[in-house]
Amino acid sequence: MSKQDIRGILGKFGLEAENPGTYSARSGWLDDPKGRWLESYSPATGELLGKVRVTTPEQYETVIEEARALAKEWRRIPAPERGQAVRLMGEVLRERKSDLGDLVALENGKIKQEGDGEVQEMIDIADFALGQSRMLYGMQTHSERPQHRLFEQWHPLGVVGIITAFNFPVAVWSWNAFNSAVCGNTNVWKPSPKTPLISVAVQKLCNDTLEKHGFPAIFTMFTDDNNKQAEKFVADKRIDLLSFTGSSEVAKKVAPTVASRLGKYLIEAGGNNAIIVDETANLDMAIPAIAFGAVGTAGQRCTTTRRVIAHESVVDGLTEKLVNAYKTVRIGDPLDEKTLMGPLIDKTAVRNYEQAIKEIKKNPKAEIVYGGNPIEGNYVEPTIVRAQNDLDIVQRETFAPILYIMSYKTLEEAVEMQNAVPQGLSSAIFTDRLQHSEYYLSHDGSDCGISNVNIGTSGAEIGGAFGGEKETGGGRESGSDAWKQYMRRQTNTINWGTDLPLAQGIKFDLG
Ligand code: UN1
Repeated sequence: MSKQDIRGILGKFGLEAENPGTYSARSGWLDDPKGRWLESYSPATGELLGKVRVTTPEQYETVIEEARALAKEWRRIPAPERGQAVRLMGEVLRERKSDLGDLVALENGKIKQEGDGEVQEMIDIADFALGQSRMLYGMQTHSERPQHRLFEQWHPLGVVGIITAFNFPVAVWSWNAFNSAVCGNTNVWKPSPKTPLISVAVQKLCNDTLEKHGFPAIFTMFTDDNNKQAEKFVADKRIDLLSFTGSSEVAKKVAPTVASRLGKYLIEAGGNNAIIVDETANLDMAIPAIAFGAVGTAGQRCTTTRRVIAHESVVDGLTEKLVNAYKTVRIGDPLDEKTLMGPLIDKTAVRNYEQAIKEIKKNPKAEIVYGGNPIEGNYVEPTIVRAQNDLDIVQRETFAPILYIMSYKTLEEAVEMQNAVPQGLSSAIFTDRLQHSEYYLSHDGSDCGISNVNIGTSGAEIGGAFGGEKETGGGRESGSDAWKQYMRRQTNTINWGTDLPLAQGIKFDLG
């Protein structure tokens, strides 16, 4: 890709060679020549795309304090009107979908189709949150006392902190930020240091759109390069909800830090997602689903298919078909529309891939049947390995396109294998047998937050609750009733009579 093309993509968002990385609710963009630079490199070519200024400790204070001050005003705006701010974001994202999709492909390295798909998730959640802004329902129940009314209502929390990962640099932010905004909170974003330009671009879209229509800066951000300020953010009592997306390893530090201040957190961490293929499965559906799940985003989704658990009668045929399908995967420039797989995000990701391959090669219980080699730069071969579920490497989430295939005899055994990993995000079964799919979805079946039939593990729609169990962290984001996490519940009892009966029939007669 020529320098001019790159400048064209960046220029559409007003991104320059050097950019400020801090946006505060009242003071706007903050820049301080004392701040360090965070450099952003193309995962595909290694060239420098641009720099973003790291937030200074003083600027961090400004961002948090101004977000807190604005939260007191924003919570007074009626929720349906707050929804209008998010509707406007949905509109601008519709207009800018392809431009932002290009930028995601450029800086993150996922293919253009998936970059556009990510922006579509933003648009979808904007629509969802707009509707939700008129449906922040609280329940009412019958009081046990006469002339009493007992109900619940939901109030804004205040300031929501959002830490996102490089792999979904914009969609996951919007799941949190759009729901949170209609719930009446101001939002502080700490994006991944691997995709800083994308976040500056999204921040600019927010500023332009909100300002133009007279809305305040409910979306703000700060930039960190070495996690020092991110750690401060997690520990910061002024952050009423900390939403974290990232690895289980980091989540295990985030959760206790927030818990030690008895704060609220929402965690969406690693997955080790399996597809079970039974003896009745339609392989014409299963093969593309597995290939998209394992190779899509170069294996860097939390929902990536990492394991296939196939019935012993189909495992060999399935493996062969899958190898043939992998041979057709075009690897290359993420912005070329023929490409199906782009590069990994950076050199560290390539090292992790290589390390995993080394471990696989050393293990007599594992055999590489396709791929297993780095190509060049950050590109690697998508890899298929025949393996067993209990191997250390299979139990871990390696953020790379490595797929482990194993076989089973009974469905009970397959489900047990699927569940016998530390993570619990997404899962699927391919079957044409009703008894199998229902067993799989029953309490004895999959233990994951997401469980599908005849659909792969990745590519969830925004309307459902998104998240998982065990080391995935337990949080639920995106659709369904995930909005409740961005609000605090208050139970109210009103006595509209003139007596004062006590609950539980207690008598307390004074004098
Ligand atoms: C993630 O990888 O963190 O279901 C999110 C999916 C996407 C979101 C993935 N809708 O694969």
